[in-house]
Amino acid sequence: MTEQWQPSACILCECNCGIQIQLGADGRSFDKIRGDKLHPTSAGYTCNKALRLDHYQNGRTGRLTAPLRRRPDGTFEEIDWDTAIGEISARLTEIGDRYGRETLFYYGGGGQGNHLGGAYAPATLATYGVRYRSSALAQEKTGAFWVSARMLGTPVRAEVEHAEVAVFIGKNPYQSHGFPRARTILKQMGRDPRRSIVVIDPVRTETAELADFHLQLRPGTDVYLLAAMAAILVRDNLIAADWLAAHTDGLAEVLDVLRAVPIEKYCATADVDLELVTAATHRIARAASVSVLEDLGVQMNRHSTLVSYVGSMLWLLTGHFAEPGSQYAFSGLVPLGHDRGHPADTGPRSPVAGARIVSGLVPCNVISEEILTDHPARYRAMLIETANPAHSLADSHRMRAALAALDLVVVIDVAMTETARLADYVLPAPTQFEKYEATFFNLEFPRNIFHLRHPVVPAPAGVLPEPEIHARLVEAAGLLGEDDYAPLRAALEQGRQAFAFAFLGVVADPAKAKLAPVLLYRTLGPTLPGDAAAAAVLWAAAHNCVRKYPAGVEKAGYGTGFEAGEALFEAILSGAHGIVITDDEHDASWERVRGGTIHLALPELLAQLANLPEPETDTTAWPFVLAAGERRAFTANTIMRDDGWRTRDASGALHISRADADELGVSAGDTVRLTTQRGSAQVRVEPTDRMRPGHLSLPNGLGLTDSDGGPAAGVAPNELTSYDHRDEWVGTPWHKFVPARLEVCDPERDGAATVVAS
Ligand SMILES: Nc1nc2c(c(=O)[nH]1)N[C@H]1C(S)=C(S)[C@@H](COP(=O)(O)OP(=O)(O)OC[C@H]3O[C@@H](n4cnc5c(=O)[nH]c(N)nc54)[C@H](O)[C@@H]3O)O[C@H]1N2
Ligand SMILES: Nc1nc2c(c(=O)[nH]1)N[C@H]1C(S)=C(S)[C@@H](COP(=O)(O)OP(=O)(O)OC[C@H]3O[C@@H](n4cnc5c(=O)[nH]c(N)nc54)[C@H](O)[C@@H]3O)O[C@H]1N2
Ligand code: SF4
Ligand SMILES: [Mo]
Repeated sequence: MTEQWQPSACILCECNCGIQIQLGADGRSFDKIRGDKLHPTSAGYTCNKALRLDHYQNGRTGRLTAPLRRRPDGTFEEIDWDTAIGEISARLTEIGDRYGRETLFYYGGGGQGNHLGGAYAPATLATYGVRYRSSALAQEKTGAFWVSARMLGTPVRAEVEHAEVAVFIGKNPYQSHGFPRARTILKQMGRDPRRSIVVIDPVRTETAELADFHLQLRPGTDVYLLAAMAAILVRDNLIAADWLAAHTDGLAEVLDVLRAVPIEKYCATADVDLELVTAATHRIARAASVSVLEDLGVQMNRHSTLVSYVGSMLWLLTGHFAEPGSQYAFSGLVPLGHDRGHPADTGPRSPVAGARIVSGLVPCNVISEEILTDHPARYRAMLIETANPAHSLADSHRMRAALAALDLVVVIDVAMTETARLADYVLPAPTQFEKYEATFFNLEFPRNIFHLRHPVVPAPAGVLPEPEIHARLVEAAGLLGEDDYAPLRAALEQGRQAFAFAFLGVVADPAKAKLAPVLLYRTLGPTLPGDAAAAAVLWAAAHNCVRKYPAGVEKAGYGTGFEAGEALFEAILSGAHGIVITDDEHDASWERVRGGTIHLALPELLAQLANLPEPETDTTAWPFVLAAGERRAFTANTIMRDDGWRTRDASGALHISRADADELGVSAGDTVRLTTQRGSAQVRVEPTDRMRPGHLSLPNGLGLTDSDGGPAAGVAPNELTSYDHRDEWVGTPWHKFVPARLEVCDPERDGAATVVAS
């Protein structure tokens, strides 16, 4: 038994709270977990989920420990790594040569806790000429990225912790977090009479219960409500006219559209009391600082991109950018959420469906269209890393058909997932506690952080960390080898300055620049203390960070120039509890705004706003709106595969209003049949007065197969969703607005809780 507490982080949401782990006598089990007080942002905080992480590391997860190859009969056989890498490399090359490189597709690159492998993937992509890629961001955040890119030239976040007024639009941070120590901060705000919380959500969430204003709108009507709020700011002369004149252009076009908004009618459409809307809007306008955070409730709902645009008017028209407690543009070790911000009629498109590519990502909802076609440029091979698209993307029926239609599917994962079961090759990685790992989701301000986590337990034989997998895939194609490494290793013996000089010489060749992560991994990597080769790519990232954010890095105490890059890298390597990388002045946000001016008018979106149709009100065929994929106390995407993790709501009940439950004659624990245009499932109901009548909610991440391939608890939400139910601009799915109906089930007659395609 070791008394030692080892620092690491929780991997179940993007916050990655610092934790400390005490191992059991076997040296493997996570006996005790506590919040890490030395972590720079979480400072000892965790939510309920982190404390049971042993279920990820040691639970019934279907853990992979050897590379697998599919046999013709669909079963898998274990193969050795050389065979696996050699065959995958040959197949990728062959498919690329035969059908064109645009037929190779990459998906994933990071979950909620692991992005270090994804930092090496670009070398593999360059090696095989992969041009198209996507990830989960392209089914949630690309609408917001596109809008910010066009208005500001940079993505933005909200500094909730110091805001006088925090506005949450389709976001329930009490459960989903999204900023550090969310529950503590929400409770503090809720208690403080000088501060206010505004929640826009059809559900009376835990966050809404702490709010001063809960605008409990009709599902899917956010665009009307937000347009009314923006219009109230204009009508009541609450806009920050001087600030807008100094920092923005396009105001006149925006005002033209907002002056025509029928405020009362739109509040009625959203079914929220006009006086409450007016009072909340005036509260926002009066505040010295306002933070607005939107998330899946609107980003996966009707008019999603337009809602991101109109929602931003709450902070733009009131002038809350680049000041404490408001919106900011963040620093970071790698760019995240940046896009060129092309207008609607220009910019890159996907090869088959012609869908708009934002932030380099093909919309997730068009991937199946890019495959299930006889178009010559259809994708033929897919490399999937750290993602579970057969479960997490819309329309699982169709995603399975798409994966089956490919000539080659390669999956890199820790577990035999729904997606891995459909692969030709499965490559096993160490868990996030068996290797160096990090995310790039740290977007804090003014002090931004980074946390390189050190391994806590040894990896089993047979697995390889993602950076090693990428290095081998690059080397198998003959693109890099000892001839490339030797001069860099020699330079390294003269010191890092000499190494930097030699490295810059090599990467001056654009073909080699793209292979930089593997060059670093094979040369600098082996010299790093504690077998931290996987951290090698962070050396370049640290120097880039100094170049891009010199003032923030200097204020954080690393000095300037080359020395600062080295100091920052050393701090990253040794800072096992996480470190501050930049300490910005609030003005730094302005330096990140393209041209220093915010462009308020986006013509296509203003035109859409000016011509909003009345929402559909015929509910005869589909009387309910289903939100497919709610975050709850025990959901964590599909990272946690062991159902034993959950101490409550084990099968993920369907939430329904009490009025609807009474009308159907069902009560808690009864089973109903839930049907959508795409599928049907049996599910246990939980009536609650948190829900509006007509609204239903299913949790995300349930309905996984268990480690033997059998069904596990709950309903997989995407058996019920459709790929073509999506945003017209960037293709994000409308999972929070799935038309549905319910029937009372007779379990004897209807059998076990199965899901069937309709
Ligand atoms: N516990 C837990 N936390 C997580 C995750 C997890 O799996 N579990 N996943 C992480 C990930 S990947 C993400 S992206 C975030 C997502 O975090 P959130 O977006 O906060 O999570 P959701 O619960 O999906 O949706 C938020 C809210 O949208 C509301 N909503 C539904 N329909 C509408 C509508 O029509 N209008 C409005 N305004 N609101 C609506 C729901 O009632 C819900 O309260 O959470 C992260 N954190
Ligand atoms: N209907 C509906 N669908 C949704 C949502 C919804 O609200 N409703 N939410 C969506 C959102 S916001 C998101 S972000 C996506 C998330 O969906 P995905 O992007 O598919 O990601 P995860 O479910 O987080 O799965 C991560 C994968 O990484 C694996 N893994 C864990 N650790 C490691 C590791 O160290 N190395 C490797 N290589 N693999 C590892 C896990 O086993 C798992 O297969 O789901 C989306 N799907
Ligand atoms: S799930 Fe909870 S403990 Fe884990 S990172 Fe998110 S907020 Fe922190
Ligand atoms: Mo997400």
